[in-house]
Amino acid sequence: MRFEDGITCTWMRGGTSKGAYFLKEDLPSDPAERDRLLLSIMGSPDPRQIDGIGGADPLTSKVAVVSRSERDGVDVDYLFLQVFVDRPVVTDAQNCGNILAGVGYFAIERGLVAARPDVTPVAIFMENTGQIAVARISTPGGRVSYRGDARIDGVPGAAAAVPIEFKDTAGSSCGALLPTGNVVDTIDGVEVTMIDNGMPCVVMRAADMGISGTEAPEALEADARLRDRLESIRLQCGPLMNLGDVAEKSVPKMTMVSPPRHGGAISTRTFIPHRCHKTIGVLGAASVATACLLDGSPANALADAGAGRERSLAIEHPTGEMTVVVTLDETGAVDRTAILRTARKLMDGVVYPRAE
Ligand code: NQM
Repeated sequence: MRFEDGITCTWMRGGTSKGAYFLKEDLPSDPAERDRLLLSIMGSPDPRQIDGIGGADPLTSKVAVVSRSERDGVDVDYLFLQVFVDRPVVTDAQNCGNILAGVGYFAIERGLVAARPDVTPVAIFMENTGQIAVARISTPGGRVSYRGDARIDGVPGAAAAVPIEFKDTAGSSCGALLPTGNVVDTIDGVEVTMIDNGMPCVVMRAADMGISGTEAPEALEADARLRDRLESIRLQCGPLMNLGDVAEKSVPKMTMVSPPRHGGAISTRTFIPHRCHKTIGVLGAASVATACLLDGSPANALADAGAGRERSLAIEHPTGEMTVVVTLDETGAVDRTAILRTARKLMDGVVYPRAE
């Protein structure tokens, strides 16, 4: 394959993120060669990604690699890759539930899954963490449709709803929901919950980090002392969460929580981990919602976590909220989570890596 002749690529918005979607067979099979190619396609490392298609933000410098699945009951395999903006790093150490929202569409459009007459459920194996998600794609008359009236905060306008359900996400990357075995640990004098219900997250009180939790992301990113404190806690939490040295990884995410302001369950500000998220990640929200349900956790004390076996927890973030529907089992543990996303195909064509 001569990759310099161009690679077939779909550029899509998935939820509140944007990225390049590829068929696995169109990329180099050697991961090191693949990652070099992706850095060049995105234009990394460069804070502006001027020589590539990346959007100069971690949320718009993402890649989905999709292939037909050989697994029973699964339609496609999805590998998520985070292409760092200003460092020559591509990591598969995290999953992404926003980019996931485009995977079902991509699979149908590329002929990996046959569309059904109305809605097509697409079972997606998430290779990063080894779990399955089911996305329901709108296919009226057997053709994909992006048109609809679903709205998600952080994205203007409306589009077809993409409901996504997750099961068995506890311990996705850390081996256990609570990798330290504790609901609360103290790091650098700050009480934190280290939790993984689909995304490794460190959840702590905003007040303990010296902020109100209502600040704009730009203001928080400008606060060098806050960033240093968060990074110190993160680097210590990494090994405790079975993630090893996380200096070059995009996990764990650092979520600072405060009481809800808009009728939701909790308010959040999340570093992912070096930029402050304009919203919150999908699986990040699922993990934070789960932390809200744990008696004795810093988040639990601040949250309005509702009651009953099925709960809708609106996770407030800088530009609105993301509702996580949590289903509890008979012991009160989280069994399933579900969220609503939308996606949009923006460009389909050929992308050219930098000529070497
Ligand atoms: O947590 C950003 C995003 C994400 C990840 C991040 C995500 C998830 O908003 O599932 O969606 O936390 O890096 O796309």
